[in-house]
Amino acid sequence: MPRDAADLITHIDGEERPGGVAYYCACCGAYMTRGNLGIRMNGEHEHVVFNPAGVLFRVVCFKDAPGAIGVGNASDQFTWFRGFTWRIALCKSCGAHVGWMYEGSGAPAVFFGLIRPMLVERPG
Ligand code: JO2
Repeated sequence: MPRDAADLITHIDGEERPGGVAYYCACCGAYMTRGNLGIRMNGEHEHVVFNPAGVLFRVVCFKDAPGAIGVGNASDQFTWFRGFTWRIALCKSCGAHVGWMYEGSGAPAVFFGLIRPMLVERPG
């Protein structure tokens, strides 16, 4: 069993189907990431959080999201993941705001927190 906070969670969503699941941008359908890149942060894959504007997000964590790109300046303000700065993550294809790219000094050094309703899940 995984022991670390950021261990892979392939035992949750990577093992039932060959190839696992793939996630696509809910706005344009571009490939975003896949289930077997999912990670737990602070023990959980999915986090329910508020931003300073009072908007509630379901945020799911991935060690990479090849379809997303981090833009703008990194900020440590209001970060949901202690020790990590965030920047806005956009869909590379259509520019929709799909979540945030996090950077820290630990392991992982970089991960993506994606807004669950911005992802469409399909068998990969
Ligand atoms: C990431 C946004 C956020 C924060 C935001 C725009 C402006 C500001 C946005 N904690 N960031 C995180 N801001 C998240 C947050 O880890 O609050 O939601 O602070 O000026 O992404 O739209």
